Amino acid sequence: MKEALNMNTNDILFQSICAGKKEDVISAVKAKIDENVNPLKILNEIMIPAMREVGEQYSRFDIFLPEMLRSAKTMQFAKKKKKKKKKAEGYKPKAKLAIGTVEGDLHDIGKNIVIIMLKGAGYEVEDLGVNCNLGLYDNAIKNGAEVMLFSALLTTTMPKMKEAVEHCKNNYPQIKVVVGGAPVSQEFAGSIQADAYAEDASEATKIVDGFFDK
Ligand code: B1M
Repeated sequence: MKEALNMNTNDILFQSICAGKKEDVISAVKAKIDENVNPLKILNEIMIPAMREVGEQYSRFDIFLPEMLRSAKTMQFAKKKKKKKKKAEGYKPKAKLAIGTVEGDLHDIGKNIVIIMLKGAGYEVEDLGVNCNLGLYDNAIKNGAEVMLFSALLTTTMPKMKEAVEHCKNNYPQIKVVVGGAPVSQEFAGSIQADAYAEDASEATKIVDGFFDK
């Protein structure tokens, strides 16, 4: 991190994510937490904009898939660190939810942030993972999920989101459905009969709270 000596921790964190330097990301996150910065602020104001920058670099062909993947992995590692802390706290869930990235789509960083927020707000969240098929949704609902949340990052997988919403609404009319992800919009959510569209993780939490009047 020699070149980072004259940078502040915000810049170090941002640049380390862009450069895919996992160890530097970990130490910068730790430094921010030691400065008592709210983890959500770290995510929203530094880490997510850094991933956005990575996406722009990829679009401009400044970087290629391996570099994009390396940056993505630094985000995943930061998430694992936070998860361990959460488990130790323990909480009684307000309700059971399930979330997955739709079929054909392997992006999960945004979904994982939504999970962190929902768990932090007191919900039990079943993570269905990525590339989810309809059978996984059936199982989650049979296991007690009252709200299903679907994430999509590719325009090409938006039809699979429509299929997922239709499947849940047609077969389980009591279930609420929330959709989100970069290419998804309020308009698209309305057109596929989803109950709600959430722009980001904190909005997803507010919407779910609204369903349960919390
Ligand atoms: Co991909 N990728 N990628 N990628 N990737 C995008 C999405 C892309 C925009 C990059 C680009 O071209 N500029 C582009 C999509 C273009 C399009 O469809 N219009 C793209 C592409 C093309 C691809 C591949 C096809 C590349 C290839 O193979 N040639 C391939 C597809 C693989 C597949 O899924 N089948 C691919 C692969 C990958 C990696 C594996 C390398 C990696 C993913 C790793 C992982 O997720 N584990 C990756 C990454 C990292 C990205 C970018 C750079 C970053 C995505 C991200 O994590 N952002 C992305 C460019 C970009 O977004 N600018 C890009 C940070 C994250 C926090 O934001 O996920 O948007 P986001 O989540 C937000 C909100 O959207 C929302 O809340 C989150 C935070 O508040 N949200 C929800 C998300 N889900 C929600 C659900 C909710 C509510 C809110 O409730 C249900």
